[in-house]
Formats: sequence, C-alpha cells, structure tokens
Amino acid sequence: MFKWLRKDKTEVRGRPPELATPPDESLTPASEAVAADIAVPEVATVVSEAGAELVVEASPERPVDPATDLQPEPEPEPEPEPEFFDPALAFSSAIDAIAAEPRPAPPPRLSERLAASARALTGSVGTLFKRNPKLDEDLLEDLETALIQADIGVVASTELVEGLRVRMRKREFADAHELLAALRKSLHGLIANYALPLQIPATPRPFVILTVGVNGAGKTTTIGKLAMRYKLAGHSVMLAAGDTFRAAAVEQLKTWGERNQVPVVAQGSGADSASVIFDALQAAKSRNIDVLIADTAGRLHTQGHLMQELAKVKRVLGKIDPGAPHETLLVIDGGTGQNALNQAKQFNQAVGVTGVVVTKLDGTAKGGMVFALCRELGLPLRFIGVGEKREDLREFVAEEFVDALLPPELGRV
Ligand SMILES: Nc1nc2c(ncn2[C@@H]2O[C@H](COP(=O)(O)OP(=O)(O)OP(=O)(O)O)[C@@H](O)[C@H]2O)c(=O)[nH]1
Ligand SMILES: [Mg+2]
Repeated sequence: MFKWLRKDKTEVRGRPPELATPPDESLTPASEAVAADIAVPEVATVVSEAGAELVVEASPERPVDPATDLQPEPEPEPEPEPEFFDPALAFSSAIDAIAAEPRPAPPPRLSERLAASARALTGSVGTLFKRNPKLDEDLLEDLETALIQADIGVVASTELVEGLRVRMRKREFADAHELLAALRKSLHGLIANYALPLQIPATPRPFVILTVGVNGAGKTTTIGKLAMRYKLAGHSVMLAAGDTFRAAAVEQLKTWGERNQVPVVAQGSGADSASVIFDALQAAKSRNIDVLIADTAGRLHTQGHLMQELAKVKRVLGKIDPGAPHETLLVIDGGTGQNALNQAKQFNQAVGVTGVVVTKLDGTAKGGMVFALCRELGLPLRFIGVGEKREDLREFVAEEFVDALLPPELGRV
C-alpha cells in the first residue's frame, strides 16, 4: 500500500483516485461467520465509483506501478483576478438565466401511460353506462363480465358486483351513474390500504432492499429507477450485482450505476450471489451508505432450489444485520395479468415479500390485475413502472390509479 500527501496535506493511501476506479478498502473477503454458508471470494471490486475521496488499497490483481500511478498532481491553474462585482446586476442576470431555461415538460398523466388498460375498462363499461341504462340484473351481469375481461379477476369482480347488487336491491342508487360511482369507490377501497410507497426511514442504516422476481419482470430496471429516486431524495445509494448468472446482468446494473452516479459492488459472473450481496452490505456499512439495493437473478417461482438460494441470501445478510433485508421487494410484470398472482404467492411463501412493484403497466391492457393483486396478496404496492426510463417509476396512488382506469366522467358523454 502507498501513501502520499495531497497539496492540502490530506493523507491519501493507494493509487491517486483520478487514475482509475480503485477497489474499495471495505470490500474485504467475507468474515468467517458466513464460511459455512457461502464460498468467499478473494476480493470484491467496486466497479463504478462516483466520488474520488475514497481511501483505497492497492489491487492485488493490478499492483501499483509507482512509475505510472504515482505521478505528481498537476499544478493548479492560477486563480483569475476578481472582477468588480455588482450584486444587483448579478441578481438580474441570474433571474434572466432562470427565465431562459427550458422548462422540463410535465410528466405525462397516468391515464396516458395506462391508456391500453384504461381502454380495456372504459371501452366496455363506458358503453354499458352510456345511455343511463336501467338498474337491473342484466346490467350487473354485463358489468361483471367487463370487470373480469379487464383482468380484475373473477373473485374480485364477483365480490364487487355482489356488493353493488345488495345495495341496488336496497334502492341505494337513484340511477346507473350512482351505481358507477359506487363501483369506483369500491375499486378504490380494494387498493387504498395497499398504496404504501417505500420511504427510507432514518434507521436502520444501510436500509437494505432485496429485489426478487421472475426472469424479465423488470428487477434491474426498477433498481436503476429506485437509485435515482432515492438519490434525488438526498440518500446515498449503493447497488449490489447479485445476479451472477449472466455477465450481461452485471453490465446492465453497472450502466444504471454510472447513469445515476452510484457505486456498484460486483464480482465476475458465476460468483456466489449471496457472497456478492454480503460483501456489498459490508462495504455499504463501512461507508455509511443510506440505501443498499441488491439485484438477483430472475427465477421461476416453481424452481425450488433457486428459491432456496434467495432464502440463503436473506440468511447471510442477517449475519451482518439481523433486520436485513429490510425490504424484500417483489417485482412483477403487469403484463402477466392473473398469472402474476400465483407467482407472487409463491415468492411470498419462499422469501417473505414485504413490498411489490408492478412494472410495464404502460404496455399492457391487463392493468386491472393490480386490483386482484392487492386483494389476493394483501401486501404494500410500493411503485408502478410505466415506461423504461428512469423517471417512469411512480408511487402508487389509489385515487389516481382508479381515475386513470375508470375516469369519473365515464358514461356521462
Ligand atoms: N415498457 C416498460 N418496459 C419496462 C419496464 N420495466 C422494465 N422494462 C423493460 O423490461 C425489460 C426487462 O427488464 P429487466 O430490468 O432487465 O428485467 P429483470 O427482471 O432484471 O430480468 P432478468 O434479470 O433477466 O431476470 C427491459 O427491456 C426493460 O427496459 C416498464 O415499466 N415499462
Ligand atoms: Mg435483471
């Protein structure tokens, strides 16, 4: 290991950080405590690092070469002479600059993003209620069919309509529009208790989020989106490349890390997923990171041994922090409709899911599945994915969701 002094007399060990991204001192091999559980790697590597202030060790894979690595720091440019400063002028130029800045376009309304699902419901329900139909059994039956076809699920749809039937018989509705308003309220009631976005609490630190789900559900993309969200909220974030099945998976996470300027802890593909995530938690702890988000390989809920691997990841994390992971986030592709329910139940049984993200709601007509999911799972629905970009992860807001799929003005035009 090398030491040198910066011009400001701060002591720095290892290679000058501006030369290359160095490995992190905190990434020592996993402790003996986990020896029974995981194959411990020689060295884990921080593959992407936003800050340059780290104290680093020389890498065993790339020994420090004093001839190339320990170049003296370049002389700083001489400071320009201060010019006359007119505060009034500076203020007015700043205002001009702000006014001239192009305003970012407001995000599209949720109803635009959920257009296909909205059409699935509004098409059929809208037609049914168009001419203020008679309140009778036929209307209820047609409504039930429309709800089932919009992927709200047989059980939820039957229950919803049965509730309306009872109230209709008690003559609670003056006309069909009142019945439709009651349906909107009941749909809201199905999901309102589960609309619980994931805020990062003050403790514990680091707050560990483990993402799980089937292949291609959108785990890695969701991690990239979450990294931006939490960074913008002022948290320091680290990512763990726990999908060690495919080299491309690590690369994909690294790209998200670079985009968001957050460090990513990774080892080569084929490494033990639990050991990567374990090392990442150690690194996050020693660097006072607020949020660690771990990626895992996609797996089918029916693949028992792969589900056990997830259980092992959880066990191993618990050796560093008995409460970790603090959130086991199940990522579900909204386009899988009712099939997602089975997946979700099995993941929940195997690893104890604490929150759900439903992705790809922008490209499916099956968005109604969210109602069934909430009803059947009873788990917090943290976010919804409505596109591939970083900003396309939204908090799940019950009113907004119902309005997007079944607008209040429906049937009135
Ligand atoms: N339209 C749309 N595409 C999405 C959304 N979320 C993810 N995707 C896309 O879905 C594809 C799969 O996403 P990944 O994040 O790689 O999925 P994964 O779960 O990590 O997949 P594996 O690692 O193979 O298990 C990518 O092309 C993403 O861009 C979303 O909300 N909307
Ligand atoms: Mg992935």
